[in-house]
Amino acid sequence: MNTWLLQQEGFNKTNAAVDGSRFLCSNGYLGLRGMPEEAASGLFPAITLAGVYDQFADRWREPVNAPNCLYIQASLDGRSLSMEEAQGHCAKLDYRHGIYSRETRFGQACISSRRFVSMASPHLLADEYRITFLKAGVVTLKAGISTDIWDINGPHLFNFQHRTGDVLVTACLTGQKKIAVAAAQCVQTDFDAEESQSEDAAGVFRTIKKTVQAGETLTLRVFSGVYTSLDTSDPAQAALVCSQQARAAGFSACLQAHTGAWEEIWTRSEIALEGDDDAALALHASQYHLNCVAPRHARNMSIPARGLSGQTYKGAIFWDSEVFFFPMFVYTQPEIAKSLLHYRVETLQGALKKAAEYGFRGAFYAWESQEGGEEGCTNFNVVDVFTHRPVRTYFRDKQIHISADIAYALRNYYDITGDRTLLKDGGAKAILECARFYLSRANAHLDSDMVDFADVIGPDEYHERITNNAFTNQMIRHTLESALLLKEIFADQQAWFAELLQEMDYEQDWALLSDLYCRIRPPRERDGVMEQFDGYFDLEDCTLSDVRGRLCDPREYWGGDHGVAGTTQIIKQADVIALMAMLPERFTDEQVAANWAYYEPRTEHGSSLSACMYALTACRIGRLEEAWTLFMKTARIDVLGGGKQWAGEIYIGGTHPASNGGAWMIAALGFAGLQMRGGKLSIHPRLPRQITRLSFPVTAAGKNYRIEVTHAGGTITGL
Ligand code: IFM
Repeated sequence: MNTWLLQQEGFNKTNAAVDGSRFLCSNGYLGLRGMPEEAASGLFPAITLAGVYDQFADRWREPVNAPNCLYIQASLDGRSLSMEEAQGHCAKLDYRHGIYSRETRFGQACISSRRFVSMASPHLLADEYRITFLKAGVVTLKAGISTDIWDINGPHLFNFQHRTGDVLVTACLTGQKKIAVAAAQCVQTDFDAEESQSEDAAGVFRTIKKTVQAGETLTLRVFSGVYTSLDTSDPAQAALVCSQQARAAGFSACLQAHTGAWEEIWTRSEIALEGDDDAALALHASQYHLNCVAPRHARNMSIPARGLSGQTYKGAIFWDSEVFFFPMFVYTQPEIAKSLLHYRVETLQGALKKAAEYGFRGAFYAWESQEGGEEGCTNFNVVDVFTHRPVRTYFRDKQIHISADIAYALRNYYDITGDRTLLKDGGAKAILECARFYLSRANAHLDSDMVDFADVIGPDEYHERITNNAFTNQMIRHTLESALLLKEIFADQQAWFAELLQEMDYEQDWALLSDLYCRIRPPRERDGVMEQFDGYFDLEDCTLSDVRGRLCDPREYWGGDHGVAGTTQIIKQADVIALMAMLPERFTDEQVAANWAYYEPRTEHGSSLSACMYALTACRIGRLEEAWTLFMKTARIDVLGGGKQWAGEIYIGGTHPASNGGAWMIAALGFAGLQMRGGKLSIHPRLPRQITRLSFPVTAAGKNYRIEVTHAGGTITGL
């Protein structure tokens, strides 16, 4: 079995949304959905641009899709070869080198192509398209830049200007911020043919016409460049040059540079898993999907919750970045982990503004962060399937753990890399501002020493506006502790640190940090089980199938005021268990075991962020069969096209980078038991029986290591 290959026979239009994500090619600058070249908007083709957002009318702000510059439509004797008429189809994605290929048989011809989004040159896309004729006739190939693209809340592109010539160019502007977006396309053919060019509302195209014989094959190589005015002052010219230069270099040379770049990524990050080929494939798929959306072209960008597989979740950055994507990067490619956090450092202004908007001081980061830290989360984030009315949700205003999650990753970055530069360049300030937010958000009582955090939402989003969420409270304590620790980290730079506090007008707040740390109300416990929030144990204790049985519509939202889960102990995703996975040293094995046994049967795993937290903690307490099942669920999500597609009436499909990162975490931190504590790297292997060997590279404190784990034990070898 080839554990690097996703292969699918047949084409089913109704699966196009899911398949476009499963077969995604991306390089962090843009994501190209895995649909055939001729796909029109009904098949959801998209080239999603990282970090470029737009709002159309009063719809949700979302990332912008570029014009489709790999569009090709073949016709034979005037009849289009469309997917509806295909007699056979096979799509493949080579996870090792990020190459999508397809082979489609029609009655009269067969199309095969392979294409990639260059990992070596972020603005370049290239496609090698072959068509073989089974009977003689006149073929036309319409190749160009199509403006018929998929948008969820669009349109976003206006003022189109097309240019014909050797290189076709489309330049346009986004509606809201007038960001210029340009795509260019040139081709190389191995045959002579008549060519004409045209432009209309659907785009700019060249039409190649030729009389062909049965058995003849034509090859068209397409080179496309995409730029925006966020990259350069003349994106149209840059896109044109990019495509021309690629054509001059040739398809093979471009492909070689691209595959070489992927090889380097695998040298630094591949987990080789032996013993179960399905698991090895799933792990490769997970690592592929997370690696391919990493912002390698930037130093201050993060990764949206659905990667670059489309506009779902508004292309926003969630806590997924710091808690689920960050670990693989910090241990394999720390410069990417640093970029994710630089994004937070540079969007601190947005977080200060959001806190002030709610009447608080300090940094309250956006729940769904877009460029500049702008909050993309609306007050009505779900649409009710019965009334079709937007439902008031409180993710934006009450999910205050987001700031603590960011502080947590900033501290982890320092603990794992030993690199203080990020803290010095604004990271320390961000942690201090997060801590200040919690000082101002805390609820003190005149008649008690204890402090509560009331009216919050924890990771389990089905229970809104609760008090003393165990996860939130403990993560806040961790933030306060991290803020206090900064003084030790910068013990040799006391003057700099004192100046920072002074500049931030922080002296009075500093004095309050340890006070709040001691006064946060600890969670209630029953039989060793931590109560998820005040009053949780008093809710109806029923089973998942009871709750599922109460649904009147499969798309119904389980949370909010009328949701079926809200009045019960059924939770959406790991909450207390997420805390135990993230801060393992704070809990004993007995505590983890008791909480796991209580919460797992009560968890819907309705979020792709859930299973990996249960798997990680299952490894620790020796529930290896369950860890294995949860690992496979996590790692296979984008192989199978799993995960929820709808929240109420809102489409939430796409790839699942949090699960992809979760799969790395389970393998490395769970099965191998990797950890870096007190500057010391260690492993504690606990392989499930299905795995015979794990081998992977790790970087910690600036040094490179190889970890090898079998049932006989494990080794860490310095490289
Ligand atoms: O961040 C998550 C959240 O925890 C659950 N809903 C989806 C978000 C994006 O993945």
